[in-house]
Amino acid sequence: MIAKTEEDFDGLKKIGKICGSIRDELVQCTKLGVTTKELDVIAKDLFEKAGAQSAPKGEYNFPGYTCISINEEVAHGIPSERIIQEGDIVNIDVSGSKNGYFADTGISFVVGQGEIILQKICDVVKEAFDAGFEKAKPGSRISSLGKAVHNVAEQHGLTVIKNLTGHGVGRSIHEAPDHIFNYFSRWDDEILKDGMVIAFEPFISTFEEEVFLSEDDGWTYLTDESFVAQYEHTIILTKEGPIITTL
Ligand code: M3C
Ligand code: CO
Ligand code: CO
Repeated sequence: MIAKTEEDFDGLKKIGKICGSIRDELVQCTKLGVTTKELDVIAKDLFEKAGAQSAPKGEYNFPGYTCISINEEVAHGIPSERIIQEGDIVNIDVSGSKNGYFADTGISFVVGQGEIILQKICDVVKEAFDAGFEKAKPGSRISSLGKAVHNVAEQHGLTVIKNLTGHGVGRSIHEAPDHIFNYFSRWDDEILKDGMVIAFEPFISTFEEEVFLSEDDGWTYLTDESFVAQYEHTIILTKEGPIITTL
């Protein structure tokens, strides 16, 4: 969407704050021995208390209030009886709506002591987010974000996921612009506009560049042999500077 009115800005900020705080609470509660379903129940309660709705559930009838993905699961992991183990890389992605406004945020992190490469991809994806964020201004080409993300990945001997992307957000969870790629795409010459609301979510990978959909559940995006980290915020682009609603 293009945010124009004070009501738009207030509505986007309100749901951004709710999703950001649910994300932080779930990260805090992610301890050894906890199941992803237990984390999802916490999110369900927090959405209810805030008078907000889960976007995956409300928009797609996803079997969970949040997406929680572990190790080979990259995104859209279904909360389940799976138990969090020492050294797991976990991604928590929280998206929701209130009064018709949406926000989307996610983070990958390592539980306890993990392989060094896992912490590295979590650090690099934040660096990639920051590099793309620098380009997130009205008047910039949308492809400059992906270019920045891919550059950071390559500087660290890593790569990006090419078939998962960021997207527009605001009045629904996924809307125009449809894709913010994690690499430079020459044909992607759309210009970012004043008031445009985007969910910017780089995915950094150890070497594979594509994820595939689980044939078992039809939801979860998986990798074969790589590890992947994601970092996502909802951003309102304005001439006066960007506003991250999900901090
Ligand atoms: N918040 C998710 C979508 C959840 S709806 C099942 C997202 O937009 O960040 C992702 N899109 C692709 C992978 S994660
Ligand atoms: Co998300
Ligand atoms: Co998203």
